[in-house]
Amino acid sequence: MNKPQTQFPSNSIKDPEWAQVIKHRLDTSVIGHKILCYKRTSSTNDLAKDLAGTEKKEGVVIIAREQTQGRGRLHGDQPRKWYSPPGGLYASILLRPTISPNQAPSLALVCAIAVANVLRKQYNISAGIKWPNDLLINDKKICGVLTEGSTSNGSLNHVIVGIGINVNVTTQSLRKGAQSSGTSMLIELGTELSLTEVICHVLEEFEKLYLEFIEHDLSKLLHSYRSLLLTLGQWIKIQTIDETLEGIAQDIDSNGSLILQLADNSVRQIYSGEVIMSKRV
Ligand code: BT5
Repeated sequence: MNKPQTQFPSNSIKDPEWAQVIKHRLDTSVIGHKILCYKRTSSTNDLAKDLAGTEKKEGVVIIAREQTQGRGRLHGDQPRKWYSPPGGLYASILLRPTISPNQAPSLALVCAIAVANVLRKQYNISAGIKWPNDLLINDKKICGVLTEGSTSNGSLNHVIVGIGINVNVTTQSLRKGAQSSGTSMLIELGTELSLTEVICHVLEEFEKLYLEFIEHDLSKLLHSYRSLLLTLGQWIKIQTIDETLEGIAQDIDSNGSLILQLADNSVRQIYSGEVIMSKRV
C-alpha cells in the first residue's frame, strides 16, 4: 500500500536554513520539536492540517514569511482573509491535547494571552485583547489567532493554532492590502525587528501557558486574560452566527465564553462572535 503523501502547494518555497536558526535559538521542550519554515506558502494552517495525518507527535510548528491564501475565522461559510505580506510572521502549531472538543476554542485565548505577554514584556507594546482573540493597539489590529480542530467519534484528534503577527509590515503595505485599520510592531516602535526573535519568544511563552492550560484548564489563566481584555465592563455590540446583540461585556467564563448582560438585565453566554466596539446610543 502506498504511504499517504503530504501535498504541499506548488507555490510553496521552503526555507530550511531559517528553521535551523530558529531551532538553535528556541528554548522549549514540546512546542517546536520539529520546525518547518517557508519563504512563501498558501496558508501555514493548511500545511499543518496536511501534516496532522502523518505527524502523531504534538508541537510541530510551521512558519512562513509570506502567505498567498492566509485566512481568518469563518464569516458565514466563507473564511475571512488574513493579509500576509512579507514582513509579517505567520505560524501554525499542531497540538494534540487530551481535552473535550468544546474546550478547543480556549486555545485561541491561551495563544492571545501568550502573544500579548510577549508584546508587552519583550517589546513594551501595550496590546490588549478584543474577545476572543484579536490583539489591538489603540483599536488597530496587530495580531489575529485562528484555531481549527478535527474530531472523530466525539473526541478531539488535533487542534491547529494559527498566529498572524504584523511584525515588520509597513503602513503602505497595510494600506495596499486594504488593512488600514491594522498596525504592526514596526509602526508602533519605529524599528524593524528580528522575526526569529519574535517567533521564539511567542513559542516559548505559548508553551508555558499551554502546559498550564493542559494541567488546570483555563482557570489559572483567566485572571491574565481578563486583565488584558479591552472590553470588560463596556457596552458592546456583538455579531453572532444568527443575531446581533448589545449589552455590557460582564465577564469571561471558564470555557472562554463571553457573558453579556443585555439591556433588560438578562444574561447571555456567547460562545463565538465578532465584537464591534460600541458606545451606547
Ligand atoms: C483572525 O481572523 O484574525 C485570524 C488570523 C489568523 C492568521 C494566521 S496566519 C498563520 C495561520 N495561517 C492562516 O491561514 N491563518 C493563520 P478574524 O478574527 O476572522 O479576522 C480577520 C479580519 O482581520 C479580516 O477580515 C480583516 O478585517 C482583518 N485583517 C486581515 N489581515 C490583517 C492584517 N494583516 N492586519 C490586521 N488586520 C487584518
